[in-house]
Amino acid sequence: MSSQSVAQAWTTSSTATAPAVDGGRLLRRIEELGRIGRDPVTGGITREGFSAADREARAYVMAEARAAGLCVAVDAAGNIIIRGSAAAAGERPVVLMGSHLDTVVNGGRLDGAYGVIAALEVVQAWAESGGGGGLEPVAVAFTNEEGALFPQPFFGSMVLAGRLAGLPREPLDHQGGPLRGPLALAGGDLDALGSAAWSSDAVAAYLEVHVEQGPVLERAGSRIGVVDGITGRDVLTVEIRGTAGHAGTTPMAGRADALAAASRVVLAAERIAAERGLCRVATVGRLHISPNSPNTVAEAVRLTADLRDTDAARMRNAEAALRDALADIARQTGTDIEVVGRVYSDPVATSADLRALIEETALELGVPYAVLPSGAGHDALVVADLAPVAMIFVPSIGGVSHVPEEDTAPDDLVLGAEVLLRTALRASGLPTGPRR
Ligand code: HGY
Ligand code: MN
Ligand code: MN
Repeated sequence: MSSQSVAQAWTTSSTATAPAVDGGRLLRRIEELGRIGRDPVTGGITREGFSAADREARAYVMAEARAAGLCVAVDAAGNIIIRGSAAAAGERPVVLMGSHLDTVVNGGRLDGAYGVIAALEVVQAWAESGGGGGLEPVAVAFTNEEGALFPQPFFGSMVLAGRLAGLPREPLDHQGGPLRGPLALAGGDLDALGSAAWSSDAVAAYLEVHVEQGPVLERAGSRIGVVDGITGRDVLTVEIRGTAGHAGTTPMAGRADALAAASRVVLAAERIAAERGLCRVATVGRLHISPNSPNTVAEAVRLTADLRDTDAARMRNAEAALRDALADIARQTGTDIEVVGRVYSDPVATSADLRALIEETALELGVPYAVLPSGAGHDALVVADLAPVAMIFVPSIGGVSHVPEEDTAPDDLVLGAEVLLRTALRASGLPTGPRR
């Protein structure tokens, strides 16, 4: 079935009584958003947080929401907040739904973006059916979830959850550029972040629908994933300082080669997970060399080491082992190695009550589902500080993500949004419409 006919089927089969997802509108927005920041050669999407492409994607979503008659606001962290109406704001606790619009470099069109478009669809469908319910549906697009340019992943959700202590006073990008200006261009204000923090009694529940980014659902033949836990994440920014020199005249003995030292750090991180099993995965995905000259011994390297596990004690143990390795490598190579940044999020369990609502919804829709952990980090990890959270996964074709090939079947995208809507309606005490 084409995405249009699939979407059409969903729209016509809905009932007038309860709100229903407009599949055609959902798929159109995903398609249009997926053109922003797209590389014409690789097909990959690059919309680093607070970049011009990110701002273009934000403008698209805000324009779609305003054209739908919804109320759009931007907070001091640049988070986009979308409600049915401004008048209703604050009258009831909120069922918050959302994700992020920023991407990794040369990533996929669904990671984050799908969750924002689905949340927009739920708020719009709810408003079109007359609103109501014990909770107010609110959609959010969090800023800088990936940390692709400014290495503070989950920036927007950390501010909304009031976790300001974890943020540097003057956040800088990987090359030392200040966040202040780009944040202001996104409508934020670095000096007013406190004003964007929500109180825990304002949010009754946070729901995020997301592509699984792994192979589990596809292999199991499940169409919906009910996430029971979200991996913790420990991202260290490491600076390695050596001594630059002429590649041809500097003797090997006595060199303080920052890149040679960095290579040992990369392998030490890999060993911590792959050989020693101290945490589930460890990745050095970014490495910046200066002067990055083919015939100069590297003077300095800045890299990020990303450690993950669903057990907080294991993650702390893995970090301690990496720090020990950094000290050993500094001694062995005559370089100076310092951890200059750390963004840490404990693993979290999702809410059993919200998981039960998702499972009820999958049963009501008669679709196969599976319960599984998330190996990827998500804004829900941070919002869990504020409210009960739950995540709904849809299958990733081939289990790949953070690559141009990232994809999900159109009817699974529509189904995930329908499950998000019905779960939010259940949480709000509203009827969800007929079994399908
Ligand atoms: O890296 C992650 O797990 C997520 O995609 N930000
Ligand atoms: Mn991602
Ligand atoms: Mn994501």
